[in-house]
Amino acid sequence: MNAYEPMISLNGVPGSPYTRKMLALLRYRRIPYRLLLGSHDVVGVPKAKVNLLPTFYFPNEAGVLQPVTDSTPIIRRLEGLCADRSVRPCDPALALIDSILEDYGDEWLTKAMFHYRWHFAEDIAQASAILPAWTRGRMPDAALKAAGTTIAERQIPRLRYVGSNEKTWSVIEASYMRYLDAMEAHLREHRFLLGARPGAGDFGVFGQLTQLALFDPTPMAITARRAPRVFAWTGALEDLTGIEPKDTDWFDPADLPATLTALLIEVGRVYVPLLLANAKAVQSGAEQVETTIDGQAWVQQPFPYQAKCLMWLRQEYGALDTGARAKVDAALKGTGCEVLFV
Ligand SMILES: N[C@@H](CCC(=O)N[C@@H](CS)C(=O)NCC(=O)O)C(=O)O
Repeated sequence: MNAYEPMISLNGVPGSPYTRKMLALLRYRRIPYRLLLGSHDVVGVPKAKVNLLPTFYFPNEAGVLQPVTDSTPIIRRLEGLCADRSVRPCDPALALIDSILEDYGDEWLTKAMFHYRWHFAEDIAQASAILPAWTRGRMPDAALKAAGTTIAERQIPRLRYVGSNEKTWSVIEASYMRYLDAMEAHLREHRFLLGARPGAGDFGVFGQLTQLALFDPTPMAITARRAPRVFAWTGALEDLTGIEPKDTDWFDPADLPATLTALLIEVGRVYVPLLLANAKAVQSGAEQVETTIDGQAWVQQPFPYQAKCLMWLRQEYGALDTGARAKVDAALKGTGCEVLFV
């Protein structure tokens, strides 16, 4: 008899970076789960308002399963479910830095992921052939091919939401190269972003890297050649069930290594200016975000969700006591991230 009692059910696919983020997190946290591969139409549960992958199903007070999306708050909810093997640093100053890194992975690195997948012919061809086969392979070749074309036709126009266009390609690609170099340098000395145990930020960047480093041919070749440790780290992060984390494994926020500061400088160089310009555009109802990122013109459709990301980071900062705020301010000074909180 199989006595497996999953605590969590979720719906997702291997080609979804946020699904991979959450599966790796559940494994590391040793939370028993059940993955419902693929379909948004899970029998017996109401549909999510916005069909996003992954969709989690949590029981409400009456015990009825409800669909819940958005990986970042779900990670915090899972912290409340069981405290063991937390992915949130106990020091609130370091926890805020973890949130910034998670957001960078989820909201900026995803630009590189989406851009590389849907810009170059070889990547489009591979994604179109394989994405539908993960869940719907049992159909004739012509039908599978047509399903791939449908996915590509749906996703390619979405490049405008992530801001990949003629003006911004080079910014996105140059930023991915710098990120790889900075992460490679960090991994030369450290196991995870914030020390010897993984934080939410590790899972955020990991989710995007499962595609960039391990699936889409163009960024995969770049990553393997340019950043072998990052490539290997991505494979290893998939299953951290064997790590035994200790409280002392986190960095001291007052004494961050230079390699982490270098990563924060990259966040401050590209993601922070976008967050600020996007929030302004959303607030004023502008049709376009028009700003300068890394010295180049950046134009994209405003993204209301990322205005919320900025608000959540500011709320977390606002909830800190003066001592913790001073620690955050000192850690972020000169990285370009400090302007998030002025
Ligand atoms: N912020 C969300 C993003 C989730 C998301 O964008 N999921 C994508 C796939 S990776 C999605 O489901 N897109 C709609 C679709 O493919 O139909 C999270 O963290 O979970």
